[in-house]
Amino acid sequence: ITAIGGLSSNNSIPADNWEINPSRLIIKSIIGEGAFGLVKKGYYLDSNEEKIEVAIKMMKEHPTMDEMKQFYQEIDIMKSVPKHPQLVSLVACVTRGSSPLIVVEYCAKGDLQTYLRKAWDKLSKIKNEESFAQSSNPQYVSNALYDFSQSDMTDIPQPKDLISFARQIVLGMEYLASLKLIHRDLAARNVLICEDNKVKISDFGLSRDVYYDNVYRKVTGGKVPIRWMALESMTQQIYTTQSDVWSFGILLWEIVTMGSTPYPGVQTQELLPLLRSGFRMERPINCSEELYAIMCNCWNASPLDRPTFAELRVIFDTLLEKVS
Ligand code: ACK
Repeated sequence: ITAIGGLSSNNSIPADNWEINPSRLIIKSIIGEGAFGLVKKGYYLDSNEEKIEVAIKMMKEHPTMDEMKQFYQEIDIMKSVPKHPQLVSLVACVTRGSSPLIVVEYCAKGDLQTYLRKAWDKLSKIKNEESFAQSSNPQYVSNALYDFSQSDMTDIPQPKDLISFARQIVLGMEYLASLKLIHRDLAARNVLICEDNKVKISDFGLSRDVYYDNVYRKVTGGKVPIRWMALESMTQQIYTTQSDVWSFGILLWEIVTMGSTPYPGVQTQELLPLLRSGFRMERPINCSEELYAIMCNCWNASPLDRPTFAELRVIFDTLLEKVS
């Protein structure tokens, strides 16, 4: 990562092709809240005066120095990553003036976690209507593989869609890994879905360059996504592409369970001793042995024994061919 300027004086960031005048933006409604503040929907007027649909990430009021630094770091990382279909791409940024903005491409269906949960709710209703027995614990039951061919399935992903989501995430992660970037917060909440069901990895806010030994050690505190973290990240603050693979295994579990929270019934503070003793999440109902084996491999205590993203790509290509 290049040195980040603009912490006390924004003018120390050199203007480049990404920098735009905020008057080129039409800012509309709030679509969510990100790590550093609100995310709003809007339009960017490009040089041809064409309106491009965008998401605009803003900084919350009264940010701390660390938050400012991270916000500028996110801009820097996004600038440095060449466009890829499975990564949310930067459209423009505003770093001059008092309110910095990150302008990214708009993904109409929002984040994968919310999307899956909504689909689960809709499916539960359909299940009721079709007088299927309702699950007593929807947080914990996967319904991903039911066949409801008689119902209106708009925006309810089918098994092949779910496998396709997973495969696309693998493609994006393989690319990030090839750039020696570690995401460090790979989770369904950080994956966005577009109108055409293409998925894109977002929130590079926590991503880091891999230093010489391919390992990043987190030194400062901050909110950490415990339930998505690899064992070595919890115990030694070690983050590598292979710890991203662990998180991918958890993300796969989120997909299969239609957006459940990992380790249901387990308190955060109980998690580390449980994982150390070899405990892993059990196979969700309706999850194939094949998919479950992939998850479990991603949760191998030894990072080198986990599959690489390149290997996962081959696995998911085959899986997708089977379900299509
Ligand atoms: O489910 P959502 O609407 O999708 O809620 C989250 C929220 O902002 C916090 O991340 C939404 N969001 C973030 N980036 C984008 C984007 N590029 N396109 C559409 N929605 C986005 C996300």
